[in-house]
Amino acid sequence: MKIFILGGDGFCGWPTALHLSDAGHDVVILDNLSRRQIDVLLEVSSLTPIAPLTTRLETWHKVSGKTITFESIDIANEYDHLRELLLQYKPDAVVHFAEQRAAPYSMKTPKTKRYTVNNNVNGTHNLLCAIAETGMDIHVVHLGTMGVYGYGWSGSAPIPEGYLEVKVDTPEGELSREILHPANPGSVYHMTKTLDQLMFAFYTKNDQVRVTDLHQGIVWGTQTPQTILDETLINRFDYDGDYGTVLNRFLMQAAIGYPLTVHGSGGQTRAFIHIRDTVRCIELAIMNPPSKGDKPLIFNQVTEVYKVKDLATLIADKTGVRVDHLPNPRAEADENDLVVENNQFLALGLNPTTLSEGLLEEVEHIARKYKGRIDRTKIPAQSLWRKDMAKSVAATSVKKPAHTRKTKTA
Ligand code: NAD
Ligand code: USQ
Repeated sequence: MKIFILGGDGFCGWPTALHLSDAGHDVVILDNLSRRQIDVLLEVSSLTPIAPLTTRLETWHKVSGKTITFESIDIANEYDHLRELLLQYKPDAVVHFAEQRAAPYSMKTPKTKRYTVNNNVNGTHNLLCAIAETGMDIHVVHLGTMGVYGYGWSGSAPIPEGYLEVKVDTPEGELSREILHPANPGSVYHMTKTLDQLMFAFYTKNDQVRVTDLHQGIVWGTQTPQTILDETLINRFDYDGDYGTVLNRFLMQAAIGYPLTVHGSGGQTRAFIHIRDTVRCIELAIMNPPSKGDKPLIFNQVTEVYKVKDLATLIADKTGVRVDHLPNPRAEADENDLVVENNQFLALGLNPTTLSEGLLEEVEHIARKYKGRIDRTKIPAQSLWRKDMAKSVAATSVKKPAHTRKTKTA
């Protein structure tokens, strides 16, 4: 198949491009390299030394004999260019990762809030509009988020895959309907993903665009079987307070003996998936498209659920690092239940990678190997959901009892 990867230079997009190329697909990356530019503006770098995109592509050609093409484009602002690229390459599927994806960055300033909305909403709309204008039959596979459902709304009831059955009272009797699960975003970033959902519902209904929306949990890990083949293929690893996600941050912190930064009580329950499963799920989604005229096909792309404090304890017990409970810089529930249905991917043959010792060690190994690149001043989460909230840097620490501490390996 010919496959466009929008955002193919990013954390999820790069390993997906390699995985699909390795599987024999003809891959074209579309990216404006804005993620690299945000690093420059935040004065932070990926923990892993990521090579320039053209070097990555040359190395991939050397090690695999396969070619991935790169087209430089801002999908949110270059509509005509996007439409021309669709007409030129005629892709069978477009995988859409090209959004500003950090919740803390999206809450940082009015400028980053507006950038996130303009970039994400326009990018998704441009893609759908261009597909409708060209009349091409292209399957859009979009990376959404578990955060569209919000946390705690349904208590301990399992979160269905996108749709909820509701009963509506009418004068003629009860009406049964299937609706999009109520949206309950917890950040401006998550809000853009709920808006994406409405655009998908409209364009599938009006223009019969085929759409699969993957409600993905927090991705952890770094390497896949392809990115590990050469150091210049290494995936990015965000550790800073804006872009670093919780589990990778904890593993990086453990590797340098930095107290684990648990926000509040750590009772927040979240869904997780390893990067190796992300790339497999995307391939499964591409190979199992909806039909023309179907409503968006929604999968919950998650494999495990953990409380933040349990992840911290797991890593502290393994490494002896201290756990700090910091004032939470986010407006979010201190404690929530989370039960998620993920039966569709399991039925398609996904064999979930679980949070095992071996995988944790692999990530810690990466963190130890590149620890000289860590700027400790970039670790604290500085973006506040509201101006009146206390910064999480003012720590109140919870020390582990001395007898449970192990010697640090870093
Ligand atoms: P990332 O920031 O590493 O990658 C996004 C890529 O898109 C970057 O290479 C960036 O340069 C590009 N991009 C952004 N805006 C663009 C534009 N207007 N035009 C062209 N290219 C543009 O993010 P990621 O972690 O790889 O996430 C990819 C997608 O998966 C996002 O949509 C995100 O919401 C979703 N997701 C990520 C996670 C996670 O834990 N990383 C979890 C759930 C969902
Ligand atoms: N947290 C800490 N300590 C930290 C970092 C985070 O306790 O050092 C807490 C946060 O307060 C939050 C939870 O961990 O309660 C998750 O935070 P995160 O930064 O790991 O994840 P989040 O902001 O939700 O965003 C990430 C990705 C985003 C994706 C989302 C999936 O950046 O692109 O959409 O995970 S989900 O959370 O399922 O919506």
